[in-house]
Amino acid sequence: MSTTTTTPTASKTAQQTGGQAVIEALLKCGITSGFGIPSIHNIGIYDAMRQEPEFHHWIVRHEQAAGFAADGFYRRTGKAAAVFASTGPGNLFTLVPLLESLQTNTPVVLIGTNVATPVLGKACGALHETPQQLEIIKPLTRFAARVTSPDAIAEAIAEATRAGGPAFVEIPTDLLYAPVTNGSSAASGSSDHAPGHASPSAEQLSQAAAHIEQSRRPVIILGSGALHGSASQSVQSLAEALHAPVLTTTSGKGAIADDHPLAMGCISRLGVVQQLLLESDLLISLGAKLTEFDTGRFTLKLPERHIQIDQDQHPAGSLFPASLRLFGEIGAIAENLVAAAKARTNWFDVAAAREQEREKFGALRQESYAALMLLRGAMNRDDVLVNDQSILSYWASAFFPVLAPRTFMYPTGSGTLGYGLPAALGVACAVPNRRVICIAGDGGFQYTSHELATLAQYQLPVKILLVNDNAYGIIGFLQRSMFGHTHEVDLKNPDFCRLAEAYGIQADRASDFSGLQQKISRWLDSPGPALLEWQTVLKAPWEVGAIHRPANLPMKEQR
Ligand SMILES: Cc1ncc(C[n+]2csc(CCOP(=O)(O)OP(=O)(O)O)c2C)c(N)n1
Repeated sequence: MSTTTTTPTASKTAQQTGGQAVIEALLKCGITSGFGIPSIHNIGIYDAMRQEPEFHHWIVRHEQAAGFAADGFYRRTGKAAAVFASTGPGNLFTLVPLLESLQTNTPVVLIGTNVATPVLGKACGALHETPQQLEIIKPLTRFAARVTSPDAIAEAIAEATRAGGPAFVEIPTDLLYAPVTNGSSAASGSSDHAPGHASPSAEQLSQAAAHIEQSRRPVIILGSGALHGSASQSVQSLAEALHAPVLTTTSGKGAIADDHPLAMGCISRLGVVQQLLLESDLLISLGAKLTEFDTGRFTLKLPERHIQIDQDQHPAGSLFPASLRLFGEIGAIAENLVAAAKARTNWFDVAAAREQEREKFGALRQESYAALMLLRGAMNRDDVLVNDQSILSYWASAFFPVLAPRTFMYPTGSGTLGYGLPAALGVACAVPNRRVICIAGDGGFQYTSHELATLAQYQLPVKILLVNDNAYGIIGFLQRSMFGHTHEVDLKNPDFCRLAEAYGIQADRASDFSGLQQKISRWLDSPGPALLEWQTVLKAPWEVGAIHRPANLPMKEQR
């Protein structure tokens, strides 16, 4: 958040500049927060920001972190945030976050600059000049446009906020100082990802109702689309009306509380999930993208009848067939189907199935599973868990019980390392004074560990559980199982506690599971940011049979 103490000198001049138009347009569109790094090309925006106390900005240590922070901000609140980056390197460093946001339909507005209009496209050695910057970034967005006059800034930003996913507004740097001539004309947009929805026809709705009526054993899968607005209440009502067991994707975790009597957990654990789907005669998926990770490399078998409900056609590309596809506002469609539903009774004993599973996983005696249950027990219902990509995170996707919407984050869009810490800081900025827990491995953590500085600067209450096995552990597991050897996965790491302490962050180390048990409360309850390094070597869930190994993943002995 901006902490500048400088008094506004050039308080909004009578004639607005392009830089001021940026901030005004963002505010008009309901975007009140942003993350970024100032540069010679975008300080015109930062000066406008300085004069606008309603706009909150957090400086980070890398533009990549700004992108992930904005992504986390939206996933927690349903409100988009802006990313401010400069021409060339600054913008290009946001590419991976844009990919993550694109694949998960997470709205983020990248306000990036380009070289000044007179040298644009001249390849003349201008500072930060980047060939075809707009064309490079465009495929990773749902909207990308260059503005060619300060007057066009407001409308471009409004369009960006209506895109329903990441968007890029490219502004040549000179336009930030040029006067806006059409007055304060910011068009209004939307920060809550509400692109104009299609709605299903009456015929499609009655077809869906007929499918449901004919089914005896319906199952529901909820994805992140079921987290929008009040959709999670409506989809829960649908499940209750149909007495349908409810699964979620990894992104959809929290769309139904895991302690709801119909909640059957996440599909990524396969096993019992596959059995349930095989017994079912109808799948209703709502806002769910069936990814390779969640479906055992696309091997999950669905019932023949599948009603796929999504808010728009973007995520519809899928290897899984659907007998009926409905596009529109998910909550409204669910309510419509509730109204059409006839009384019915339970067909599947969720409580018994889950109890059986709990016993089975407890008996595996895996520290990873035990650590997640320990963590859940020590966390409040609405504390947020943000994941990087690590062995403990794979377990968390499959088994961590999520009790409230928008409290579990995972880089499901890109599968990238380095997401966890910056996304967690974005969440912490969005919901101040709430605890945010970040799980990362030693490898992934070091992609973005510089964000410890941002945590320290703003004293954000992010609690990092750093699982240190001194290796790219999951890759080592894959190499052992596929080739019988590991290669280039061992890491010589810094002393993570001293690293955190150098940033002014308190840190502690647990050298085994009982150390973790002893230290967890102190770590979680300490004020501000805190890091707990857990030194351990965890087994992958596929290694111990907690998740079925996909049949199409070759094993050494099978090759
Ligand atoms: C940007 C990127 N590069 C490489 C990978 C491949 N990858 C996935 S997990 C992983 C190892 C992560 O190691 P660590 O964070 O220490 O967690 P661990 O597997 O040891 O639990 C790697 C290299 C990736 N997902 N993203």
